[in-house]
Amino acid sequence: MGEEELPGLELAAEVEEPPAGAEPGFWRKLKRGLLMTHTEILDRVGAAIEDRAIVDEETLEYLEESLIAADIGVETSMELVEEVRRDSRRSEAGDVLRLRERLVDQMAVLLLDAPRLPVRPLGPLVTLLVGVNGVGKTTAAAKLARWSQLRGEKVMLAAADTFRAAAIEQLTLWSERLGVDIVKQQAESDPAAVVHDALQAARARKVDHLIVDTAGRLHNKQHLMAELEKIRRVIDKEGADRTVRTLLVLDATTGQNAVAQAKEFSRAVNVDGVLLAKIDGTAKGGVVVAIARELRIPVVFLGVGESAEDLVEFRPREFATALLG
Ligand SMILES: Nc1nc2c(ncn2[C@@H]2O[C@H](COP(=O)(O)OP(=O)(O)OP(=O)(O)O)[C@@H](O)[C@H]2O)c(=O)[nH]1
Ligand SMILES: [Mg+2]
Repeated sequence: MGEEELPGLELAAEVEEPPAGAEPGFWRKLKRGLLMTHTEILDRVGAAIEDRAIVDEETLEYLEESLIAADIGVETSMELVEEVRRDSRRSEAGDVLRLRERLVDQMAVLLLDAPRLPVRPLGPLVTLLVGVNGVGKTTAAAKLARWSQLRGEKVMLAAADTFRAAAIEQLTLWSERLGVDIVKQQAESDPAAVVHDALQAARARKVDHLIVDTAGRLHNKQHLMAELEKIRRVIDKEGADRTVRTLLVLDATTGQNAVAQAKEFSRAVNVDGVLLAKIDGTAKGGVVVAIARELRIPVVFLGVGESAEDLVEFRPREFATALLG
């Protein structure tokens, strides 16, 4: 996305009032994050209903194609359109002007039915960030640190991507910028040992949220998957007093590929939820719906930019409104 486009995006994202109950900051970031997807879908939906007064079969077919093109997932797109079709048959509901409203409602209903992370019990937390190379794990670690900081929590980062020295430096830089503690060792040391150290330090310093960055890996590299399992075992053992969550970081710009990664990763390791990064850089933001609905993995956070503040919670109703409303 070109720099010169940014002011326009900000403007477009700010015109609208947030829906009831959504804080302005959250809403602005969510709208900005979904702007490309929103524009793409609405352009298509707009073309589908152009010059029509009622929702006919042709409109519905075009609508279905538009949703599929936004990577919402074939099943879910068909389901959504089916709901709209049923609804349109009822008198007065076939009005084309109400189409979007109904789509938002139906999508919110579908998403509310998708799995969610159990509410976090009081007490310390460990978040383990995993995923393929370059998807945004380290940035996500910084974002989560900021997230917790803003909620008054004491945060610590663990540099368990020991694969490259540059990876440790990158996380160190974030820790300095955010003013949070970091536990690290030299490059090529055992990531499970780093996590072990970090858990000890987190306990000693009464850290509320320990965030573990790991190296990028492909699900089919068995030794790398075994390494993740080892890290998780260390956390289960040494951090037994903490709630542990493994968040799979996915890159939204990869569309259906992100869905495939989620499928493969959750087969190989225990994934508690998904953090979908880079949703701001794609018109394929509908991939959230495919992951939540079709893979039934809880979507927890959306990454909406490159700064530490660019993170929003996934909330079904607000998401549907920002996407289609
Ligand atoms: N636009 C945008 N860019 C992002 C987002 N999250 C991460 N990035 C960018 O994506 C690139 C890769 O991010 P990293 O956090 O280094 O990814 P990683 O998964 O840690 O990469 P490896 O450690 O090499 O596997 C960086 O340029 C980030 O600034 C996001 O939500 N939106
Ligand atoms: Mg990284």
